[in-house]
Amino acid sequence: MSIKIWIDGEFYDKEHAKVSVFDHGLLYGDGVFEGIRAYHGKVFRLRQHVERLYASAKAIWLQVPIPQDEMSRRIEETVKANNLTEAYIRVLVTRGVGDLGLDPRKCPKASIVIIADKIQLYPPEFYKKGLEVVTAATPISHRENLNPRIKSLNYLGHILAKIEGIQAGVHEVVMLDPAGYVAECSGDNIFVVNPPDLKSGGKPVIRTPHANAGILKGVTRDAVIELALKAGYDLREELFTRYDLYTADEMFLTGTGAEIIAVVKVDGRVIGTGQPGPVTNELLQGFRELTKTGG
Ligand code: PXG
Repeated sequence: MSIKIWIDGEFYDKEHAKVSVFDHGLLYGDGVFEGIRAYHGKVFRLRQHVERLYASAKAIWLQVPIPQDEMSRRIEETVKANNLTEAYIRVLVTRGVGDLGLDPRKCPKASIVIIADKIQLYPPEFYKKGLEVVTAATPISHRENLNPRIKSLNYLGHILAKIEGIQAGVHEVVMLDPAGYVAECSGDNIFVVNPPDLKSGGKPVIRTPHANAGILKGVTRDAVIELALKAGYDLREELFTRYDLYTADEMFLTGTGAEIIAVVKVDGRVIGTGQPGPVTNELLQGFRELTKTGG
């Protein structure tokens, strides 16, 4: 059975789910999106995803043609229409159909696409063994160019970084910001666990780049920060460099697709023991619990 895709108020079978070649989402990458998961029939942190979508749209001066509560309902309807309980949901808002020029005012109405499909996970052995990553030469875009907080349809920078990872034979890449600080991966946020220091009261320090430093403020990242604070860790959002990755006791990535996954090698340096560590495993367990309730 073909999946059903919601486009601007109607469901279409996959073969007939089409957008115009004059849509500025296609012509210019002019649009925004979300990647969301449903677990056990419940959409995980739906409100946070919808809020981020509307914030991204606002930042690019794009009016979403329906209110947020209706968007949430349409997303849930699309999951139900496809009889999915475990789903990966993609929501796009494109600038809509215009002419061949850049001017967004020539696109009278934004288009909305909602796709709910099965999820493809990293193979289970990666969660057991952890990932190897390398640093990409391609930096994250400057926050005053295309701010990485905006989840836009312009993913080419991240795709170029991902290609570097593919060439190097690894599954993810670390991207730095234009000043050389650790930013994020091509599709995941980054955390490190460092040994206790003078200010941490004997507890391990969990570091993640600050949300204003030029990264996507991940919904999974937010959930993990909440879990880490609840568990009493010294959680810090701050600038750090690859030195902190190389010398970390543990490193892990967070994202809607990956959930929480350990990194055991960065640029050839073995992280910690070379195995997923106890803090990573504890947070992953907490996260799995959270998904049972929709977060
Ligand atoms: N940073 C970037 C650049 C992302 O694209 C995340 C962090 C994690 O955010 P969430 O909200 O998901 O915790 C993302 C999101 C893919 C794919 O196919 C991954 C994302 C987006 C689109 C596609 O791997 N990750």
